[in-house]
Amino acid sequence: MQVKLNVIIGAAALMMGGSVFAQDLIVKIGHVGPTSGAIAHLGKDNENGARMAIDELNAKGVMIGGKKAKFELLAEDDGADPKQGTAAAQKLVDSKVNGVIGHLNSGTSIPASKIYSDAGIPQISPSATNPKYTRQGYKTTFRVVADDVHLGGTLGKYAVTQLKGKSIAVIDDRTAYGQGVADEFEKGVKAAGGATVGREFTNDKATDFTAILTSLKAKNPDIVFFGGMDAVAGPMLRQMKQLGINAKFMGGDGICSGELPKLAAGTMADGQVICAEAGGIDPKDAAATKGMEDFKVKFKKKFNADVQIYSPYVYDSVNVMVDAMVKAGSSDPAKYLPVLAKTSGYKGVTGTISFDEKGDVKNGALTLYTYKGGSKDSLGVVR
Ligand code: ABU
Repeated sequence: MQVKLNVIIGAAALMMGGSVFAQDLIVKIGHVGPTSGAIAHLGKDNENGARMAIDELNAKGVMIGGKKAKFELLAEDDGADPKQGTAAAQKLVDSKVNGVIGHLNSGTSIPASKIYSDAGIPQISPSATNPKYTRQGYKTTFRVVADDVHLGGTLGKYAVTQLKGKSIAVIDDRTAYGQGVADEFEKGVKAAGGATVGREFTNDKATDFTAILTSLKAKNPDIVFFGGMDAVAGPMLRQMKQLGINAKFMGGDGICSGELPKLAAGTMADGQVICAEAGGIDPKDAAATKGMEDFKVKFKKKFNADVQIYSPYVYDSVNVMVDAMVKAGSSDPAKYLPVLAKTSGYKGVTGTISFDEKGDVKNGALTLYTYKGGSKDSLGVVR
């Protein structure tokens, strides 16, 4: 009788999933980013980071609570739009995902975080930098990058102390990220003894900046800081050149992509743009540097695309989440969440990941970059 029952269960499992066996554990990992719209290149970069981690985990064979885990990626597009972001979050919750990596933007990650928190589903953002994201009191909310207080403040100080900016103008795109990082930049400028000469704003879909740039040109800026993403920064740089504004151009991680020189259509002078990625590895750490280089090579081979900004952080986020499941012996969010919250000393390709009490990465790094010959050139890591 028992033998007959086992045969029936085995046959059913094979019929249901082909290579899925009755003892396999299906683990659904949600990923959300803008894979359509102006920053689709960044959303796809992030999604590919998740895909790479999941393919490797499945190839390696991971045991969770004595069962072989089979990871499935449920990838959603939020178009960088807050409403689409909450709809994507609800869809993932309804699909009973075990955890979520994302979203890419602060403007989508923050409203979505309530939905995941209400459902008890852990969420790790690899790139949302607005401080509010981890300051809402949710136990399910984590991020693996530094926040805009660190990012904007450091860039503000750099503008005054290193670039010797005397006439600093600020523009933002009125998103949760863009406005927030521009505010922190201004605070950093003032704390370093500098002053700003003007503040203008646009939006994250704008393509014509003639009015605000003309207004700022009258103030003769030596530095223009832009809080927003590369898809807007590129055309802004083109129009600065057309209007004869020869200022340095600064921005946060949102502009610090491999795509920026193409978006600026060859109008960026070498060393003109200074930006910062909200993470990075110590260049003196040879093993970490090699790990990141190996990641970039593997990524290029798999997707025929260069890393834009945050795919390595997505890759690490998936692996940190799965590491917590393995340690907890369960993919049940209620069981692995407390283990995830205690993550300490996890060695990823982006560095060592430990979470503080809010879910923020401890001792987050920043990497300052400029561009030379159309490529990103590191100016160093700061903590
Ligand atoms: N951190 C830059 C891009 C994502 C965001 O925070 O909106």
